[in-house]
Amino acid sequence: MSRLVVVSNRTADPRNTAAGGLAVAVRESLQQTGGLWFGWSGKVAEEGSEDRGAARTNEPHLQTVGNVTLATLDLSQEDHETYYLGYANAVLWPVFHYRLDLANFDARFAAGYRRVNQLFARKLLPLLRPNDTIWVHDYHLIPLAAELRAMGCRNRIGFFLHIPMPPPLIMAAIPEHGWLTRCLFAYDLVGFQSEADVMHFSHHVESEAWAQTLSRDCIRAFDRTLRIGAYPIGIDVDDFIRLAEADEAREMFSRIRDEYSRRRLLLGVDRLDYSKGLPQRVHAFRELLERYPETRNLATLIQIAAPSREDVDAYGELRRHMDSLCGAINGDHGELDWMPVRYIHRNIARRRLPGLYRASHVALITPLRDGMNLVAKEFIAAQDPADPGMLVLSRFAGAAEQLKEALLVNPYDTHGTAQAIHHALTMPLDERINRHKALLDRIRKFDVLWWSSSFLRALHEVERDDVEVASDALCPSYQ
Ligand code: GDG
Repeated sequence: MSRLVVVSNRTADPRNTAAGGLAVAVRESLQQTGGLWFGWSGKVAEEGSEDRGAARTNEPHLQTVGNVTLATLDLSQEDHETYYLGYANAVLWPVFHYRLDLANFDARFAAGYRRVNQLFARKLLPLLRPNDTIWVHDYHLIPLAAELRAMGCRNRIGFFLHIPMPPPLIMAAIPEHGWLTRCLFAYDLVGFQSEADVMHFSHHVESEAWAQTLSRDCIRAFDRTLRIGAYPIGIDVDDFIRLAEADEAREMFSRIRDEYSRRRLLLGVDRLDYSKGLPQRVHAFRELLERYPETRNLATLIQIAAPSREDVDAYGELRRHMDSLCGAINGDHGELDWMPVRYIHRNIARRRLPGLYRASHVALITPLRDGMNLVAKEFIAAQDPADPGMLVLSRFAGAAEQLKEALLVNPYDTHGTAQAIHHALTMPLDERINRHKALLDRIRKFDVLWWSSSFLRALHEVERDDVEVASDALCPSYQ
């Protein structure tokens, strides 16, 4: 049996619980099989990530945790700024979430991105065994397979994009889009969150690289045949239900239900990120209070916004904007005994989240664009099937392709979203039960194990032509 090697920007101690969808999902799938998890340590070293003499060689730190070996590298200040803050989070993240207005196409960023991908490839290569299956995750590492191939690596390599694939003309705004696309063809399988993402990718390579679509899941360009497909990521439903039944979640549930016994609770849980539609959500909540006076003194929005990427400029602005919007709504509508919005800019312990989900009558998951959104699935898993809360979900989250029984909204439409929140708050019990049952069945069927096993099965089934794998047509160079 081949060993699984996972590569992602950050790794996480599999025993710890982290905020962030990728870390949770990868940890859960890697724990099933064991293997190696390679990535950035999260540390920025003074002396840099490039090798500069034996004394300062930046070799991976190795640590064994249960059946998983973690191998992590430090980054230099320059690499952190250009690769991580720059290309990954000020080019790829905004553009892939359709925010060209927030992108900063500084040429230094692209160079840093390529340099760190080369570094990862160089440091990973000696740790690989011939039979290993390599699974690379997310937008930080698009060129990794091309770099590995250029160094002679012939292993099976799959790539999964956790964030949305933008439509062709948005992708085309990235000056290096041709290079990025070519790099993706160095993988054996590229997986996306949704059918919409697969369609965007196919259209992009058809129009930009004269690719030939051979079948629904096979596309040919750059003398390579690439397998593609939608593998919507899921959660470990039973594990989450267990977490919901544990002491800490129960205690959280009772505390919140007691504290808000006279209220109807609306809940948002997100990283503080401009893709999550937080200001638009607060506007929709304000509209609810203004259009439906019976909700005043009754509906309370708890918004958890876990701190995220605080050293990227756009995030500081969002933080200030949210502070002022929440302050204004509480000032304008609050009463001595009722605060409309509880805005918490802090991380909440994962063990307590299910209690909070279960105590809420409605979840507001209204990103402007999202690869999938695992909070939507966690909310469903945490509900009491006999009296479940209702999910209001953005049609622009990847999860909307699967979760049709939620109330789907356009988060840009303030009035429509307020109406949907009102509908959720007033929905009869039998309808809530029926919708919840359908949603729970679906997230159980397509859980995190289904996600990783179906992706890895497809990766193992790819028919490979060794001559093509060795082809140096893929050797990365810009454009
Ligand atoms: C990316 C894509 C895709 C949130 N706040 C706290 C906390 N969380 C946990 C949630 C959930 C995870 O973080 C967030 O996952 P999401 O899927 O919502 O979002 P991203 O972090 O943006 O993840 C996304 C995902 O990758 C997986 O492919 O779904 O579309 O953007 O598990 O529970 N956890 C803790 N405290 C918090 O305050 N402990």
